[in-house]
Amino acid sequence: MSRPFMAKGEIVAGCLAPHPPHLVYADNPDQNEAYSEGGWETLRWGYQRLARKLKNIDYDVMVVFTPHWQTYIGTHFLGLPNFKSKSVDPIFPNLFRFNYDLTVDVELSEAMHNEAAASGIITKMMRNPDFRVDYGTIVSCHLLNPEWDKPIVTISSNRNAHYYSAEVMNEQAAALGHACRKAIEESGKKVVLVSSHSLSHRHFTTEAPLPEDMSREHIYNHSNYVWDMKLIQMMRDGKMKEVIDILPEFTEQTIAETDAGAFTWMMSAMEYPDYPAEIYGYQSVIGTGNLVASWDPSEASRELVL
Ligand code: 2X7
Ligand code: FE2
Repeated sequence: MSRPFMAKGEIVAGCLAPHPPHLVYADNPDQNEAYSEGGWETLRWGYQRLARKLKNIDYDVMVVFTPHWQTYIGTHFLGLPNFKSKSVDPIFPNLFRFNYDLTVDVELSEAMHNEAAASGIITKMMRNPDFRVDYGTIVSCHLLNPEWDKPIVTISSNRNAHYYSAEVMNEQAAALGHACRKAIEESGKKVVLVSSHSLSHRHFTTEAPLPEDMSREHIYNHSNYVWDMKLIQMMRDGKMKEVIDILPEFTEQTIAETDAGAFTWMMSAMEYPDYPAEIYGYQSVIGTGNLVASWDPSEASRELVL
C-alpha cells in the first residue's frame, strides 16, 4: 500500500553483471579462500569502472535476479535480514569458496513478493536461516559493490524455460518485472537492479591447468560471438524491446544464460529502454560470452563508456 506524501520509488540503474566465479578468484578479495595470479582483466576493469559510477549514484538497495538459485515451484525472495555462511561454487570449488555476511532489505523483498503474488505469480519468501546464498548473487554484488555497504534482495529463477519453453519464460519474467517495478515505485526507495548472467553460454568442459592462464581463454565458437555482438549492437542502439523479442531464439541458439529470465525481468521493470546502454566490457570466461553493461535512465549522468 502506498504511503501518503512519500516520494515515488524509482529504478536508478539496471546492470548486466555476469557472475563467473573466475572474476572474484582473479581479484583475490579477503573473503575468498583461493589464490590467483589474476586474469580476465577486460571484465574486471569494466566492473571496477561501473562500481565507481554506482558509488556516485544515490540508491538504497540492490535487487539481483540470479540463475543459480533455481526454484521449480514459483519465484522465491530472500526473506531474512541477514545471511552469513560460505558460498562454494559446485563446479569450481577450486576457485570460489567465499565467506559472505550480507544484509537484506526484507521490507522491499516482501513488497515485491506481495505485488507478484497479487498479479497471479506463484511466490515464496525464503525464511530458512541456514539457506546458502548462491554464487551468482555473491559474484555480481561483490564486483558491483565490493564494500557490501548496501542491503540486497535476491530473486530466484523459476525454471520456466526448462519446464515449458524460452518463450514462456520470457512472458513470465516480463510479468515479474512489471510487478517488481510497481512494488519499487510504491516503496519510495531508490533501487539498482542487477541481472546476473553471461550472454552466450557454451563452455569448455575441461579447465586449463592454471585457470587464469589467459593464453587458453577464447570464445567457444564464432557463431556465439556473432550472436553476442548482434545483441550488444542492439543495446547500443537502444532497441531493448527488440532484444527481448528475439531473446528466446538467442537463448536456444547459444545456450545462453538468459534462459533464467533475469534479463527479461530487468528490461520489463525498466520499461524496455530506448536509450543507449553503457558498455563496460566484453570477454569470454571458459568459453562463455560475458558483458558488463548498464542502463542509466538519467540522461544527465548517462555516459558513452566504450
Ligand atoms: O556460472 C557461471 C557462468 N555463468 C559462466 C562461466 C563460468 C562459470 O560459471
Ligand atoms: Fe552462471
